[in-house]
Amino acid sequence: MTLPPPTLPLPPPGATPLRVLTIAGSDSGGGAGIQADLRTMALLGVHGCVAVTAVTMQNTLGVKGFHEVPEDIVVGQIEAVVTDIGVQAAKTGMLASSAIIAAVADSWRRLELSVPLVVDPVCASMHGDPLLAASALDSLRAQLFPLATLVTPNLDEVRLLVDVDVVDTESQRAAAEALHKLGPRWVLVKGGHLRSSGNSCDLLYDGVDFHEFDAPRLPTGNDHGGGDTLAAAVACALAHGYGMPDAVAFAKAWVTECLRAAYPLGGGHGPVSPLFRLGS
Ligand code: PXL
Repeated sequence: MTLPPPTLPLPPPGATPLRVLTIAGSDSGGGAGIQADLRTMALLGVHGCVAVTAVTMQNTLGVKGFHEVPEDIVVGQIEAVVTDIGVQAAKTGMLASSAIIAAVADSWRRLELSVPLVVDPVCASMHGDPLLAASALDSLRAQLFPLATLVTPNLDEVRLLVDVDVVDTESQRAAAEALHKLGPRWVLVKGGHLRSSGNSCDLLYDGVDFHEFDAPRLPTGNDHGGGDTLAAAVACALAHGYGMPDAVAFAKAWVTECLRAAYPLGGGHGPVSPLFRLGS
């Protein structure tokens, strides 16, 4: 599929924009997590709401540690947002523990939320620092995946979730099938550099059809927050009423531009940046 221009319709000044809720962790370095989600939402003209799940202490070199937000406070944030402001889509990022995953899934059912839910199954930072307890993988699979409109694992997360080593198109399809059996409506297996060394190939599956999305792999070491940015952009496009393949095509184009505009920061990996949207 060829990628569309990375824009969504902006609301006129003064008009209430669409709203998207992110249920995710805070990155003190500002590169990933809720900070990345809110940046993408703002620059796409969407009002971002937040349920913070964990506060990480991190910079561009790694995650020094994190503090989990108590489950009732996570749920309280979700309730406060949806009972007043209302949202047209939601996404999850770092959920930290089984207790938080169970509380989020329970509240989603109890509040009878029926808007699209994008689940980015964040397990570790790009440096390999754990962001989810190993014992929480079962909760992710059994409690959250069945509520998800889309799950967006990278290849490391695929290995942890369904024990498939993705090395080529065939194993990428097998991984998508195994993940789809866990209950989400759609699965996006983010392929990294499969098939052709020059391309990043993602595979979308709904239990029937496979859709492939290729984009040039950009040679940047500054790619912190790329997964969060992709999932946030999908959620924004779904809030606008896009069908899933179009929402993913849009988000892939968006993250490609954000990678092109990524900037160096600190001594490690800088963040992808949607600031290109401000013009220069
Ligand atoms: O990019 C995944 C991610 C999500 N959320 C938080 C993170 C990271 C990666 O470091 O820190 C809070």
